[in-house]
Amino acid sequence: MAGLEETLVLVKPDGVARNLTGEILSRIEAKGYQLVDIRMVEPNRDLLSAHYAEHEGKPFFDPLVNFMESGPVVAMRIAGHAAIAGVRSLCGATDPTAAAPGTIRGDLGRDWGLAVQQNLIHASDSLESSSRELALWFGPLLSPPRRRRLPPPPPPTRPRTTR
Ligand code: IDP
Ligand code: MG
Repeated sequence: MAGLEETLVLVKPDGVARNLTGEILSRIEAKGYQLVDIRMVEPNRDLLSAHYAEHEGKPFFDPLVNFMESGPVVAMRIAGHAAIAGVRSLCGATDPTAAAPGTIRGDLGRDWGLAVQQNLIHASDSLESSSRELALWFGPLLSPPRRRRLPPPPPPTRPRTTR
């Protein structure tokens, strides 16, 4: 059994603009992962440059940061056993044209002929990235991880007695 993990998911500006936030979260929840925290953010360049530091210097870096800065992003903290690999698998391949049908990018994304792939979702790719990225987007003081308990089952309904 894999360990309990937390991963950062971002619904990118294209996903928010296309009203796909609910659809994306619904796929993650339907798989069985738990939503621990969620917020809508308008990220600035400093946050985005730190988030995408590994891509600095690549030809798509500036278009990527411009795109991510172009509108609100929904950041989510998602928990579950092996959640990091599991959510990546739900996302599908980076290129939405190649992403398999059945995945978020494969079903909902496409090539729009732009310098950056608008592929709806970001998800952390390792334990190291998830702790780094969760600290960037949620901050250790701002939002300590909370474990949600399932609500207790409703009390049994008593059959109505007729007199
Ligand atoms: P990932 O989001 O699947 O982890 P990364 O390689 O980390 O993919 O790239 C970060 C983001 O940069 C991608 O999600 C996509 O939006 C964009 N991107 C990556 N590679 C390219 C490319 O070759 N051309 C245009 N945009 C790209
Ligand atoms: Mg990546």
